[in-house]
Amino acid sequence: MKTTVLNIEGMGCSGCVNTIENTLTALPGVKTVIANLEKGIAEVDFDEQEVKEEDFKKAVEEAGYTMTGIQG
Ligand SMILES: [Cu+2]
Repeated sequence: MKTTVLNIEGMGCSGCVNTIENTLTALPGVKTVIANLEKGIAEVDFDEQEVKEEDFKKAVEEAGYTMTGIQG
């Protein structure tokens, strides 16, 4: 398992936080997601054998937000 922090642009309310959490949690290999509205981030625990960081970017964009980077 790996933990990474994604920078997410476009979250404006707690509904957006839920959308981001649900979107990322729905990906295979993702265990937990905690999004933070003030910081504009989502912390993701995932299995790097099953899901890749570019999959997060794609899913975030399909949900209507922008993933601007990865903090590590
Ligand atoms: Cu919102």
